[in-house]
Amino acid sequence: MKKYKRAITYGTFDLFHIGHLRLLKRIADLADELYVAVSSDEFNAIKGKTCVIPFEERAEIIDALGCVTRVIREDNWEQKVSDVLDNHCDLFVMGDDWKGKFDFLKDYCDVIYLPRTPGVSTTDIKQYLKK
Ligand code: C2G
Repeated sequence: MKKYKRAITYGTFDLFHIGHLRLLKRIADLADELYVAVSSDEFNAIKGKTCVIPFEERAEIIDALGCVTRVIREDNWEQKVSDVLDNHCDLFVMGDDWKGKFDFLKDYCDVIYLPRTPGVSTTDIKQYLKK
């Protein structure tokens, strides 16, 4: 038994890299189950992000990870409260670039921001590939 029963986290996970993996593994160490909401291509357009990898493939990669229990779709900014309640999550985790942004969820579950993995980002990978 871990401290939490079911954690949830959100992300685009484009060009999946070690920073994404380390975050998911650290969350999985805190909870018996880990649900991951992967941003749809349409939502990424709202976030102002253009993805290299389409949603279906990004979701399939995340779903294949041993530390991930279930993948759900993230279509908007407003779904987090209902996702936490509908999926009976007792923990919400994001990397600390989001620190404080989702504290409203503290009314429904614990909220933790974990340090990002330094030195890697999808943006850096895209820049490197452009060279
Ligand atoms: N991350 C990390 N270390 C990195 C890069 C990313 O820990 N070097 C974490 C981010 O902090 C985030 C997760 O990996 O918690 C996914 O990052 P992105 O795919 O960039 O997701 P983002 O665009 O931040 O989407 O509603 C919330 C949004 O969907 C979050």
